[in-house]
Amino acid sequence: MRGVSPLVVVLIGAGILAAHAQGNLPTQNPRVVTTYGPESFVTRVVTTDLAGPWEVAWGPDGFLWITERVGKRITRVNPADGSKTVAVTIDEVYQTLSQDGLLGMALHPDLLKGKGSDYVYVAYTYDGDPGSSVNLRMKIRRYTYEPLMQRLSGPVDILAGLPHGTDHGGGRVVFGPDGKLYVSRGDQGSNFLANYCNPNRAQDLPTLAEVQAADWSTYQGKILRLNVDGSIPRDNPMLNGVRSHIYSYGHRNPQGLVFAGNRLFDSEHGESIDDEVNLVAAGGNYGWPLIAGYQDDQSYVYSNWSASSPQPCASLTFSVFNVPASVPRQKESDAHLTNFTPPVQTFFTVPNGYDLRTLGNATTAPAGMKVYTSRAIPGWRDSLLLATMISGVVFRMPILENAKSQNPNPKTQLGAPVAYFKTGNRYRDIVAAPDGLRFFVVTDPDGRTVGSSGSLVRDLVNPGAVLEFRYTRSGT
Ligand SMILES: [Ca+2]
Ligand SMILES: [Ca+2]
Ligand SMILES: [Ca+2]
Repeated sequence: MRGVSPLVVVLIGAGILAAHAQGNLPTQNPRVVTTYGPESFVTRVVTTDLAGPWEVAWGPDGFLWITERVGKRITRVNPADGSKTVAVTIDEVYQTLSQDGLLGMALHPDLLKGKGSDYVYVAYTYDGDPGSSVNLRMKIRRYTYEPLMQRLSGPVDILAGLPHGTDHGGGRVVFGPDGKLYVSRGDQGSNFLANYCNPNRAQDLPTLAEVQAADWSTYQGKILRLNVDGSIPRDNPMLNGVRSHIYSYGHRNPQGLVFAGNRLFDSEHGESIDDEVNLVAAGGNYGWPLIAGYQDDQSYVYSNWSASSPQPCASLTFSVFNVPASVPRQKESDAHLTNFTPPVQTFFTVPNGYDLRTLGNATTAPAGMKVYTSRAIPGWRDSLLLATMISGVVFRMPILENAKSQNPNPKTQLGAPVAYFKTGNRYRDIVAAPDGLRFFVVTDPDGRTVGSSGSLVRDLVNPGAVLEFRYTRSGT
């Protein structure tokens, strides 16, 4: 355990193991059993009054490039003094809910390198119906940056008409080392809460006719891989004999997406348990909604509300706890998926009988991820950094050597998560400065997080802000 107190890790591991060994159930929510790293940081509020900051990237100009989900703009923030410059406001963005608006952003690797590729790619929701009704869609758009004007202009839509619902929108966009764009898409919250009668389509794959008709309706609960002009790469996986933009499927709400070298990791939200970090491979099936976390039949059974019979779904009241007998249920072990790929980390897997009602969802609400590549902090090189909303921490997970050799054992890909930067906020995304000493976290404007008492609170300390955490010394 590089840079981590072995004692703390052992205590936590032993507590969970003991609960299993004795047949006892956890008596507290696993999110409160967090291992904090020993390193010291000083905290500073860089700026506030951002309208739903969602993506934060370190630009080649030394500014923080931030998408504002609700503000519908891309803002460049000077990390030294917090001053802001709006690079573009996108009036077409349609935003009314918690998971729509201006979402992900990817800076072209050659931005401001004088190679004619001063491009920035964004994902956002818009109204695809020119009439009075609303047809919520997502598109991927390219802008060109004009450094003299400090402005993004020349919009080009590269892929439009992507489905988007009222919940679980995914929306992260990253550049791959292969020069392709990768885009995460949520399952639209189908089969859950207000959308409980909508069939979940995370396992659905398109037909050739749908692809030829540019019908992207199956792009729910997927990770997409596109050429920079929006077309389908010729080496995308064939799934059920059809090549589409789909790179992997069976995802729930992947809000984090990042490359570590050639490895693509995602983070995604579980329903009540089993938030996941996955190593995403071409053609992989990540299980949802048939499997949550590992295929272990623990604390999750797929209930397909839309298939309720004879009582129609619409006549039922949705509940996670009380599923009516008319709703078909299927154990995880009864799912026989060809490319099922278990997660490399969960937050948190709990045994059958874990008391959700009393202890709450065993989740951390993961969002943006970045990879730490610096040697500045001892032991941190090649770690995943994961921003979380409910926990209000950043988890650091060492990427183990096995991950680089494509060892298929998911348990050997990442080291145990260690928490940092706890405040009374919801963290949406994180980026490290190139010096490896400063970390910038963007915070949600509203919602719940773990407060100082350990229970959930709604009064966020620094809503809509950029916080800096500056490394001061090693704790070891
Ligand atoms: Ca309309
Ligand atoms: Ca999964
Ligand atoms: Ca499971």
